[in-house]
Amino acid sequence: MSRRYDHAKVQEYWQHVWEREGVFECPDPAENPTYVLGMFPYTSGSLHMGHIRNYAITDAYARYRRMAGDDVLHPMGWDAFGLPAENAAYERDTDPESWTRACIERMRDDLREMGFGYDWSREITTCDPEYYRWNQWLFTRLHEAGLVEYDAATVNWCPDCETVLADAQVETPADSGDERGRTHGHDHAGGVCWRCGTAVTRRELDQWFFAITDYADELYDGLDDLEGWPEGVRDSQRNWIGRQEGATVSFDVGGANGSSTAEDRETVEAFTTRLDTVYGATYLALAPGHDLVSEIADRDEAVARYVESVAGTDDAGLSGIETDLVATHPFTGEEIPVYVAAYVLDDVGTGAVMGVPAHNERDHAFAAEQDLPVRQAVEPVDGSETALPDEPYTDDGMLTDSGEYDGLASTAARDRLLDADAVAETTTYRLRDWLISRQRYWGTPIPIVHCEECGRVPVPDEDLPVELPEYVQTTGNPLDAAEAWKRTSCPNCGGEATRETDTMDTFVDSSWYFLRYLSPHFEGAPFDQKTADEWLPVDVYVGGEEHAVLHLLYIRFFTRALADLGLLNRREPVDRLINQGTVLHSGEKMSKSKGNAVAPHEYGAETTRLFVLSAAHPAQDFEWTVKDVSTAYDFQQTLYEMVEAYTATRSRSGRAGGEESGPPADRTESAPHDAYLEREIDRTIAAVTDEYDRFRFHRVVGELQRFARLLRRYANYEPPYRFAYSRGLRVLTKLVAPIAPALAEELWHLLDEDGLVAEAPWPESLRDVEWYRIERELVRTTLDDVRDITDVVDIEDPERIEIVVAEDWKYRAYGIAQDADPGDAIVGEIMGDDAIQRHGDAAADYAASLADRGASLAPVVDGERELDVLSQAAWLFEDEFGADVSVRRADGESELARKARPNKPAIHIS
Ligand code: ANZ
Ligand code: ZN
Repeated sequence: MSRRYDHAKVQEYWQHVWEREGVFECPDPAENPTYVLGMFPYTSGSLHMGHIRNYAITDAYARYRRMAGDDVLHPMGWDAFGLPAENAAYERDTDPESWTRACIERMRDDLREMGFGYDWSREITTCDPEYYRWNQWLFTRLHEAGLVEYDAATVNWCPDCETVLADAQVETPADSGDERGRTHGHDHAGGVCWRCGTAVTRRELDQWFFAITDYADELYDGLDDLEGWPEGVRDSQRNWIGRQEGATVSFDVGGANGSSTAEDRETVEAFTTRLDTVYGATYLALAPGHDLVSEIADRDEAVARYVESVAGTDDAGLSGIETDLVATHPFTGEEIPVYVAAYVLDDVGTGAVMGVPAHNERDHAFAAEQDLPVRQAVEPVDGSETALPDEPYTDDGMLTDSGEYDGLASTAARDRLLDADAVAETTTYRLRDWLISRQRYWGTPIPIVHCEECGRVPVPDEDLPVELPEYVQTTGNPLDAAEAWKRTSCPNCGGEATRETDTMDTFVDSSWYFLRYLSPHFEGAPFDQKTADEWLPVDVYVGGEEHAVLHLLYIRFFTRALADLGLLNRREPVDRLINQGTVLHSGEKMSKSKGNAVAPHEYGAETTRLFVLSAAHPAQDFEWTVKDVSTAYDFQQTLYEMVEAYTATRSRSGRAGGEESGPPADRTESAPHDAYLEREIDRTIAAVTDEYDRFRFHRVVGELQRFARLLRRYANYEPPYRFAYSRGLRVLTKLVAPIAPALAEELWHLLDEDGLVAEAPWPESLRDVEWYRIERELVRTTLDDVRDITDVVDIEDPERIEIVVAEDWKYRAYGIAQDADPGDAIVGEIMGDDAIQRHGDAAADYAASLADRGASLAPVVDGERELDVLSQAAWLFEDEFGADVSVRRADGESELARKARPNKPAIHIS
């Protein structure tokens, strides 16, 4: 009777041993650094299946690379600041810190129980003053470098969270949906808070910004080189940065009929991506927030009312109002009306557009609403009809009614028009500066002091960290209520001053945490530059795709800014990025709020881990099913039983006395079929290694299941050859170790190996596996052929299977045909060989068939090897069909000899 695998006990035991032995502590300094990173969790209370999947992926890869000889860093920490902690504290009558610390304890226990191998000596927690002091330090450095701005801004305000939101934290339907034809810019019509879903409003506030737009071009261009990132993420970032190359056109604006004096006239620049349509401009439209509009509103009651009515609304649609001004078209000299229109956005381009109803959907709709003329400037090149004036023609084409530019193609016209005086080439971006201030308590205090005399003064480094005061429950920002904390003296003049009460967006904390792991206890700077330069970029970063823009853009910005501050030599933080897919349950994302969550430990930690890795490619979504979970469970049992049975029989055969009945447990003499197993072991190592390199853990599991089946068949066929079989079991144990680590340790121990499998060297193929692929294919197709024949001739129980390998001259002929260049007279060349020619008609027929197949001749093993390979595989035929099997070389004129071809033996079944 074999013992049952007690997974819970085994897991607990080995987790303890790993920790005791410090297996996951990263050597310092490292010779062969590999940085494997999972996005650190937000401290929300407990681990969910998304976390498990994320961290199972990094853990498997980290374990694999460690066994392969790398010095692996696989750290873990806590994204511990943020509004939910305040909300939770409010609801539970506690404080954010206590609540967060309790969450961390629980989540750390969960991770330990899962057996993930982290270097806990590098654990970081963003709400620790030792961590956030470096947020403040970095803020100060960025401030010195001119990358921090303080501005009055109309900001996104979430009434429920009582804080401002970065543009990237406002979700709009357009963010997820169809990108085409969407307004260029941050059009937050219908936007909701990313956290609570409340409709976002607009407010005017003094705010702190990081000047991420200084890096817009570099962040955009750098995406081309990020070949290890999913295309989808790169596209999202491109779209978010929204670089647009176009032009500004200057319009001279003043009172109608030239009534205004020269001094009153103004130049308004309109940004366009369709300079070729300029002759079709029939009006000029200004955004409600355009500087000129406030001047107009001062004298024009109706305009003032209009501006008022659309302020703060995001659904003003195609409304607009005509002003008392006109613009002079710079090319035609005609006067066109000037409108204020809500569809023109303040913060996009120049806040002014030239309206071209003939060629733009929105302008067309606006013109219809306001009864403005439609004037065509571009026509289809092929002379086909357009639906103008009823529908705009928005494609490129050929210019018409466009003065000296008539007849030019749109692209050429855009080029040529750039030379005109009124035009300047311009690039605009959708990206805005990163609004980092939050009017909330649970975050890093912004290290600034407001002094009446000196203005905004950064807190000197030696006074950092500015620690959070004790939490008090208030409505609004608790820091505003912390009177004693707020009162301070000015670092500059020593006079009375007050502290800044805004805290930093938590995305600041996560913008550089991967650097802190590298030297977590470093004093004097956030990280040690030398170590950071050695380790960066992160080799692989795994996390959810919801971070495609926010977090993953911020870490790229920070890395560049740090490089420019002289704190780093790298400019990109992450080499390879994997976004893990979603775990579904009953077709929906698994989550507590949907009530379809499965707790990570419900089925045993390692079963969960193995299932999650075997279910699909990391990037794919998959459905949680109990059936597949039990497959993962059974697989562990199977492996355990195999090794258990082997070690049990081995100790029996080794026992003195010999009164033991039954067959000997294994052999020490090698037979031909043992060589087959040896080759299979090599092949499996090569295949599995390749799958690990490509993060295809689901395929690893598939390979290992196949391999385990083969080993079992082999062991049952005859007493196994000790060296081959025990090597097979050891290799199996090592290969499964990254994805079922505790089980693997247990097997390793049963196999009487010293040390831990987690620290054992990765197995290597002993023989060339490239050729083996061909040999394996030969066996596979031959097996298939035998199955086909027994099917077709309906032989239930074959007695004899004869496998006849082709004569040598056919391999010669095959070789000549393979080497021939296209167009060679192949038949002639083959028949020119004496050894072949001797075989007369048979040779001529075969040569002709080779000539027909031309360049499609796959590589084959030679006749000698074919005989060996099939002999070594004969046991598989014997085992499957229960027949005697003979493998031999063809000789003479027999029917079988005639049929046999290289790597396509003739088969006779009786
Ligand atoms: C004239 C024109 C003619 C335009 C035409 C387009 C087509 P997309 O649409 O993404 O390419 N635009 C410029 N500034 C704007 C603002 N502040 N608010 C709203 N719309 C603005 O974005 C570029 C186009 O968006 C620009 O090119 C401009 O309209 C509009 F047949 O200029 B176009
Ligand atoms: Zn001062």
